[in-house]
Amino acid sequence: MSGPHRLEGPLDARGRKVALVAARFNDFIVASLLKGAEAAWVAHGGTLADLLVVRVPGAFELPVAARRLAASGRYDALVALGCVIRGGTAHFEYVAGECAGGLQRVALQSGVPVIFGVLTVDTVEQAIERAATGAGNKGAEAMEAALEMASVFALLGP
Ligand code: INI
Repeated sequence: MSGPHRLEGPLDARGRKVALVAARFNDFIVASLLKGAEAAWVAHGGTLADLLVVRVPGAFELPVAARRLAASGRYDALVALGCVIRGGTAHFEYVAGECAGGLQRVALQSGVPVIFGVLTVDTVEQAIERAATGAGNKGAEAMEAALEMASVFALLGP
């Protein structure tokens, strides 16, 4: 008896169109997430000149920027990067919650995968840990999720 027909997307950036939208707030962390994402793109065969990076003020602005990029029809997947630190703001729940919910709505309404590469952490130390160079960099993981979604959607067809 044969097994199920499996569809799994390879991590291959060649020929893919991906855009990043990244918050400037907490840039000492977001810059490292961006570096990780760009390194993952290159590690999987992408060329930096083919990658669009859009900067916005904070995590709260990520969904509307992602919506605009998704509506352009130019991208196979989008990666949203940001960092919201609970200790650093009284309105953590609003910023983090609206950001996550907004990004998911953009993905569901547009059909374009929008990857949630936004750190929502309690402390600066936790943010630093997740943005460190090498294994565990959440920007790199977000880019790999984008490539996987772009590949699996390509296999699924229109
Ligand atoms: N934006 C962030 O990306 N991270 C935060 O931790 C944060 N804090 O602490 O408030 C934050 N606030 C700014 C927000 O995203 C908007 O840019 C701002 O409210 C203007 O709409």
